[in-house]
Formats: sequence, C-alpha cells, structure tokens
Amino acid sequence: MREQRTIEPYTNRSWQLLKASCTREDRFLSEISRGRKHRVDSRSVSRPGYDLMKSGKRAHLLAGLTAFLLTLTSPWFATAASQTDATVHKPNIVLVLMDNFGWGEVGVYGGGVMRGAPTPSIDGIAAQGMRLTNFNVEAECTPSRSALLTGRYGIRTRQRENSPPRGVWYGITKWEITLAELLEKQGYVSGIFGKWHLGDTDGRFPTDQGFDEWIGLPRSSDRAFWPDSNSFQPDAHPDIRFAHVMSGRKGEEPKELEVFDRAKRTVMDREITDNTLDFIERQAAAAQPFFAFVTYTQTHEPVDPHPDFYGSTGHGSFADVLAQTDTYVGELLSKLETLGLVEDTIFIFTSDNGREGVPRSFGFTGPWRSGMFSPYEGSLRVPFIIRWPGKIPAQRVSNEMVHQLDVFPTIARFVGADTPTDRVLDGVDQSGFFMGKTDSSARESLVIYIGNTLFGAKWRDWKILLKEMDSDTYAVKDIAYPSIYNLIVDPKEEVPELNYLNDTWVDFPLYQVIEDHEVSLADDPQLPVGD
Ligand SMILES: [Ca+2]
Repeated sequence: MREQRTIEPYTNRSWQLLKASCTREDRFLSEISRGRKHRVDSRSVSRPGYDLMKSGKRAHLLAGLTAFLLTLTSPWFATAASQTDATVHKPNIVLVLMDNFGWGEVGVYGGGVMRGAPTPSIDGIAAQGMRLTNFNVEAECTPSRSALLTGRYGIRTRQRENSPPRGVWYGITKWEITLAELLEKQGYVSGIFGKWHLGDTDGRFPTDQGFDEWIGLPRSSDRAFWPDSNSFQPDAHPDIRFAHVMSGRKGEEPKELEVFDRAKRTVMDREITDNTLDFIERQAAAAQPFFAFVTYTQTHEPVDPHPDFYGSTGHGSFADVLAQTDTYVGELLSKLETLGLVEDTIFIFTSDNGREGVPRSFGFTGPWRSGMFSPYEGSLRVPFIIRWPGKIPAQRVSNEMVHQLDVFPTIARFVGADTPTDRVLDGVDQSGFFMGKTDSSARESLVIYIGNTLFGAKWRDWKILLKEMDSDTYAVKDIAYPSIYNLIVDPKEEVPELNYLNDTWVDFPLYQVIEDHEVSLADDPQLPVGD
C-alpha cells in the first residue's frame, strides 16, 4: 500500500501574481491562484520534521536577511569581477528564444515538413551541435524567462513574505542577477531584440537588467489584438493603453515607438532579425564579445506571418510563420559565417514554454501531453539545440534531463565567470555534459510550478503530480493520491501508476526532490522586498 503523504500547501504565503492588467496568461494565473486560495486541502497530514522546519523558518529568514546585509558591504559584483579569469576566451552568445513554441515544431523534432514547412536552418544547428529531447522549462512566459536569465526558479523572484503591491512587483526583481549582468562583468556587450515580459515599470526594463540595448515589446503579444478590435473600450480601466514597440539603451529611459497592432505584428520578427544582424555586425567590427538575446514574438497568438511569407506554404498562418522563423534563423547563421564567427559563437535555439494553451490555437508538442500552463510534458519539454563547433560535439542527441535553469551557470562556466554565492542557484553547470566529457546530465530532478502552486516533481524517468489538470478546461483537480508516471513507459501520461506497483520505492526520491526544494526556499536569503 502506498504511504499517504502530502505536501504543505502554500496557502500561507503571500502570493505575488503578475500585474493584473498585463496579459491573458497573467489573468489566467490569477484565476488559478484565486481558486486555489478558496479550496480546502483535505489531504493534509502531518509530515515528520516539517512542523519543526516551519517553526525554524523565521530564524532562517532572519539569518538570511543578516547574511544578505553582510553581502551589501561586499557586493557579488566586486567579488566576481575580481575573480574574472582573463585567460578564458570569451565566445559570443546568440540565444534564440521562441514564444509558446512546442517540442514538435522543428524538423529534427518530428515537425518541419509534417507541420507544413521544412526547417533546414534550425535542423542544421542540430546537425552541427547537440539536441536535447528532455529539456525542461517553466510553464509560462514570465517565470520561464526569469528562470532562464537568472538560473533560479521563477517562484524565488515572485514569492516574498510581506510582498509589496502587485503593480510594483511584476516580472524580474532588480536584485536578481541576470545573465546579461553576469556577462557585463566579463566585458560583454548585450542586446535583447524582441519580447521582454519581465517588467514594464521604471527600473525593470531590460536596459536596467544588464542589457546595453533593446528594441522590442515590454509585455506580451496578445495586446496586438487591441487596436484592431471592434469591441475595444478604452475607458474600461485607467491602465488600458495600446502596447508600443519600445527601444532603449543602458542609462537612458526607454522610448515608445510605434503602436503594436496586427499590422506591426506581421513585421515585428523581421525587425527583430534586422536589429540583431546590425548588432552582431557592430560588435564584430569592434572585436567585442557579445550576447544577442533574440526573443522572437512568434509563435505566441496572434500568429501573424510577415507579408513575404503570408500564404507561402499553402498550409495556413502557423506553417507560414514556421517557414519565416527558419529563414530568419538562417540569416543569423549566415551572418556569423560571413563574419567568420561560427567557431567563436555559442548558438542556442529554444522556446520559453510549450504550445499555446488556449483552445483553437495552433501548435504541436510532438508525443507529449497538453500544452503551456499545464504540468504535463507538452508544457515542460521544449526544443533545445546548442552549437559551438570544436567545443560541443556535433550530431549528438540526448534524452538526459536538463532545465532552462542550467543555461545561466553553464554559460558562466563557458566564459570563465563565477556564479553568485549570496543566493540559492537552482541551475547546475552542464558544460561537461554539453562538451561530451560525460554522457550524463548534471541534473536528475526538477520541480514543477503552475503560477505560484507547486504541482509536482520529476526525478530521472519518473514524475509525481500532486494535482492533475484537465487538459481542455485547465480545471485543477485535487486527487486523493498523487499521480506517479514513468515517462518512458507512459510518455503521454495517460495512466497514472502504470508500471508503478513494483516500483513504489520511487516515492522516496520523488518526495525528497520536493522536500529539498522546500528547504531551499526557506534557506534562500530574503533579499530586499520590492527593490
Ligand atoms: Ca510564452
């Protein structure tokens, strides 16, 4: 018989949601959180040691705060800068991040022609590098981008005791150390071209978080619907304004450019590509190591192909955008070749989360269940291809577990940077694995959040879900016993407990992952609230 154990619900925490007026997905999260708040968890049972841990939590927090105050006198930056390894060559980094782009879209993941558009350029990155089939992300835009840029679960920057009002607390907090800030200390110039979605108030734009330049969207793409909507009501709320494309440089206030409507949306990714090409050319001319963060706005809804691609595939807008994206990525690759930078550039293609979650939207997750906002593999697994000729062996495919959290410490190692020591880092260094020094990932577990709610964990090929979710309605289902899936035996997560009875030992490592995560939340120094 299975031992019934449950995880302490997070109802006693001050949940901090994203800005209420922001995006559709943000509002969706608000709904989940509100529903959660009013639900009584009937499964609560005491867990040995846990009450003790809770009672010690305040002491943890005080100790953490003290530790943080001490670090203020010797900021991480100075420590890192003093330890910069000048002998490590500084490769350029091009990181292409798609939006709501499922596991199965690209040719080498079983999509491409099957999705109406071959993807030879993106497939070519895999041929020259490494492709992961078990690369995991957070379940939606903002926590995913935060995790990617900081190496820390999104919950760490969003969840704080006594948190400030929601309108101020949005996106990535100022005190997080982003990949751009880490690279800045290594002499890099960083540019972000595309969607940010990690803060749209003073002090929280990309150029406040380590990027030297930015052109793109502060928030999400669905605001492009507004100017073209014949039911738009501008007097509905004082915060309702049309989105604008924005641009900024470090040390300057970002400027609003054109209104972001459906027409502008069709050319947005073209402009992102053009700006990236220009950035790469400028940095190459200056022999300057660079980080280009290329955050395409497609294939988030609305899926609007550029006029040059509209109708080009004969398979509709999604296939047209897939063809467009492959062409744009091909232009980035060609530019590196023309400039002689192929060997000297780490090139990554990935996505922030699985396919669009709303009914009637497009997108393909390959063999995996459901889409974004869910705790299933179609939400968590996305494509990840990395190329660094001469350093990362070519034509390698691995099903080892990697998380987007790992990008931060792995790139840090590649460029000879130290990672912060004044906070918990959830990412692990995968440089040895990527470079073929070992066949094993440095990670064998992760935790799964939807919004601010812990849904479960993965350990090796196993997965535990404390709650299930209806894939059609997104209704969260409390369950008497957690679901345990073996993702090799049951990749579509169709039959909880299939092949479980002879492997009930797996409870131990799965619950340990969750408990370790909870302890690490308590141990994480509580950095300044709202700063
Ligand atoms: Ca997204």
